[in-house]
Amino acid sequence: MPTVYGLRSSGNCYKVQLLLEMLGKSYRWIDTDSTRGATRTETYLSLNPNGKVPLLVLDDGRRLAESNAILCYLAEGSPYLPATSWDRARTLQWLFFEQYSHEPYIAVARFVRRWLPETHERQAELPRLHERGANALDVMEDHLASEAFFSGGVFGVADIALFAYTHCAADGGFDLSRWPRIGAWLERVRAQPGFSPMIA
Ligand SMILES: N[C@@H](CCC(=O)N[C@@H](CS)C(=O)NCC(=O)O)C(=O)O
Repeated sequence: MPTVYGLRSSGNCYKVQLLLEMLGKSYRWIDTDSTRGATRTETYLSLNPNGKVPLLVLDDGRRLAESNAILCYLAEGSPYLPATSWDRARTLQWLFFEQYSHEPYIAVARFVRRWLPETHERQAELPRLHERGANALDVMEDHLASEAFFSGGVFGVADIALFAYTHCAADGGFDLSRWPRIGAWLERVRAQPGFSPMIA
């Protein structure tokens, strides 16, 4: 049974929780509150020197960090990771997009608005985060004009990765009614068998 070190309110950790629930796999969850320094202790750094959650630990002691790498590992052989090289590469395209063009704006805006005091200097980042985050949502909206999902045309790991911070983008100050196809896609994700909501 794998062990996940994670923070329930983190979208990156929720990705792993959601996939494990959809796969119907048993797992141990160790609450690790990165907002209170739990990822910076000597013990945790010996598990993940990068000091971040989520972290997957297998029974034989092997450890895997980076949420989207964990998704790919856990989804291998399931319908959530395409088997053909083209559809798998298209899925990877969206996983990399999520980490470079989406999460750094949409998740960070959520962090600034929900976890930092209103007087914190990082509140000044919000206009730029909103501009870049809106660009990412435009790109997703455009894709959804011709395809129903992001993982090679069907539901899979790229949808899970993008769902994690898109569904709670309002926490960061994004008005999702601007992107109606994204709204419909969020509902299609929620309708997938085994879907479980983020515990925040
Ligand atoms: N690229 C990483 C990002 C992980 C990440 O940023 N985790 C945050 C919580 S959402 C964290 O552990 N932050 C603690 C820290 O940086 O000290 C992934 O996708 O797993």
